[in-house]
Amino acid sequence: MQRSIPADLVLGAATAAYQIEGAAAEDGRRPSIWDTFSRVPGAVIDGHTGDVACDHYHRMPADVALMRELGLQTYRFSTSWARVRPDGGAPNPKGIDFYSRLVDELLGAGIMPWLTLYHWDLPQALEDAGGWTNRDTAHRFVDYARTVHEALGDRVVNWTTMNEPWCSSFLSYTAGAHAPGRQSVEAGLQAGHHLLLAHGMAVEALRDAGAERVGITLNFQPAEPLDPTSASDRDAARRLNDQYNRFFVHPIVRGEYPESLLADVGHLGLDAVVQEGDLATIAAPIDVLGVNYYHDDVVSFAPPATPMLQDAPTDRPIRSPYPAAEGVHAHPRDVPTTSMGWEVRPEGLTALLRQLHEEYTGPAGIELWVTENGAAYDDEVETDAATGEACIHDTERTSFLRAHVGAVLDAIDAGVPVHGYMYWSLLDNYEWAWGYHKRFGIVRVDYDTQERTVKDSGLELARMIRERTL
Ligand code: GBH
Repeated sequence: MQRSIPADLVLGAATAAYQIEGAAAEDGRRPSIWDTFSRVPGAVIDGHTGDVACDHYHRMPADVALMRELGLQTYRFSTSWARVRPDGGAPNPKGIDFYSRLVDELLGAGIMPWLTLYHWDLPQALEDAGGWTNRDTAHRFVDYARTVHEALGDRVVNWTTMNEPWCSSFLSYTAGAHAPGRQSVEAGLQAGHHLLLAHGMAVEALRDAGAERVGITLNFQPAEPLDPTSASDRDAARRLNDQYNRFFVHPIVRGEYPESLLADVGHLGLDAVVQEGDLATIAAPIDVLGVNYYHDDVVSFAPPATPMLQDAPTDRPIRSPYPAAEGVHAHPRDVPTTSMGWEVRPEGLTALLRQLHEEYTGPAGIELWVTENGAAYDDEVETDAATGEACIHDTERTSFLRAHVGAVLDAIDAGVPVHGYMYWSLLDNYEWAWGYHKRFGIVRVDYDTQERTVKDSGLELARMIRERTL
């Protein structure tokens, strides 16, 4: 049965600065925590770094031309703090100029820029001063937000403060799986709160400067109890949902941390960093909530099953990112998985959008946008017999894309106004601790030649945008 895609559902694709740009030491850019962390022995598979990545810094006009060919309606990218204000210090005109040119290219191609200020690449100099465990970093973030807005505010409408602060705090300062690789429960909680504070202060600063639409992107991975009649399984799901799915959205929309979350982790270091007035700042009204969804989970406290955080590609020991929920385990279901080992669960996206709309965004009048959703597979490059050209028949990714756009349509049919869907990612790119081993792109990147090849999934996204059907 063919479904139509509403004319006002905006379709596009996403990337992030460190994952695609390369040019790590050019035009005044200084190291970020990922330049440092990627060089820690064992932190990233094969010691891969973002030094070159997709060389997008040098190939930007051609990459935008490719987006135009695909007909993307929007392109979500992030600006690099380490380029714009190297070392967290004075603005760097050359770094700013790159993003100014990018925005001009996008507008010239009829593509709406969707700008994210922080996608995990903190200047190393700021980490040396304590990073996100230091409250002062939130103030430095506001300086940086102001600089970017001064340069691009005349042309960019959509402003996202940060991408997935859960990853920048618990995965980075408690689990140690991401930069800066610290492993402390207290540090993760401090980082989480300071990221929220930075977000709230930046929302105020962006509004004062005249920004039109302001928001944040959060990652969600909803947990269901294995046995809904078991109090222990319900408790496992509740703890995980509090720490993963509510830690950020709840204070942003409601101006308070959930009571049950505070009971679990308040005494572990959270209560100590919350100052008077912080929660009011954090709850500065936003226009947009960006939702990143990859999969949901069924959980319990009982092994045998997989401990949470399969996100540990190397032998380097990783700690649990879930203080007071360390014993929670995920139970695999009988569904296909991607090459990340993540379950393919489009129905989980529909359920999540419905729940967010009911509990948070609907009552607060906040727009819902899916700002990331995608899948890694081990693609094979083939040669088209007729044309002799390279082609990638990524049937699994293509059906993943179709199923998840379908899940968004299901949510819309159920009365949830979803405004957009952005596939992760436009290009194969640097998948953090997995280096270049995982490919999420609808466009293949050959890392030897930097050649781009549109995969079947990319052709399918282009077709959906053109024909507005699924
Ligand atoms: C996003 O993060 C990022 O924004 C993007 O940069 C990245 O390339 C993309 O997704 C693909 O990975 O249940 O404890 O095992 C994804 C966030 C967070 C998803 C950790 C998997 C596993 C947590 N990830 N999560 S656990």
